[in-house]
Amino acid sequence: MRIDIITIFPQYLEPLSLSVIGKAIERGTVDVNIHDLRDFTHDRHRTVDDTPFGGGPGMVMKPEPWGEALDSVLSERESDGRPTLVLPTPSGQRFDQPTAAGLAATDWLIFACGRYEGIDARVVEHFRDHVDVRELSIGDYVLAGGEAAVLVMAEAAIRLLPGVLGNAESAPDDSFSPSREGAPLEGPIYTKPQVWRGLEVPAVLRSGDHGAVADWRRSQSVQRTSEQRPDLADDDLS
Ligand code: JFE
Repeated sequence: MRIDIITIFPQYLEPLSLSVIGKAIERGTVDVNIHDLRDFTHDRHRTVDDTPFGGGPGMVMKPEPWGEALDSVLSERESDGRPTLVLPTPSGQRFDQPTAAGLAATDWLIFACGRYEGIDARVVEHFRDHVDVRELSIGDYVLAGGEAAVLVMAEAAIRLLPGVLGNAESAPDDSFSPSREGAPLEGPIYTKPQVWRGLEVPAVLRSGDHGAVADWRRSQSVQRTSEQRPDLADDDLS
């Protein structure tokens, strides 16, 4: 998979070179390219923003640097598939686990990180003819820009790529995986020692009875889901 990220804060994306994502990059599973939007300006001050038409507070990102940056990235196209252009925005569709899986299934993702009050709407209007555009929100709160949202979405997608997680930390039983129907949240987990600060690991987990372990975990999941996320619980008839 290829990922391009366009931002005015290239250093904000440096955490992608750490941990499991960094290893995926080193192994060539994913190729991440970060681009500084200001490299696509032509004035002395490398201006990327301007005042909003119609008035109002704040500034809007100018379309020209975005047009040049995206043209430049798209000029590196070598196969015929349409890249997916992801724009993080609080006004987008909610990013969730199926969305992450959808992004992980694409060959080429381009993330456009806005700042200020966002990007001139004509950028999306223009590039809809060239790429699959996804306007996505990571949650109902307002960030200062798209970078933190891109870290979230890229990490959620990359960890799903074949070979990224070792067998010991593999993905299929995670919270929100389809196999957790009706009780999507994971219950408590334990490791050694058997007693820590007077607290004992539940006996069933040490019983060797795999059926009893599975039943206990399922009931813990149901309980946790109804307590923490009644909106996700099967018993939520609201
Ligand atoms: C940008 C901003 C005022 C946006 C109507 C670019 N889930 C999520 N929360 N926040 C974002 C995504 C996000 C993404 C990109 C962004 C916020 N802002 C700030 C300020 C109104 C806005 O959109 C600029």
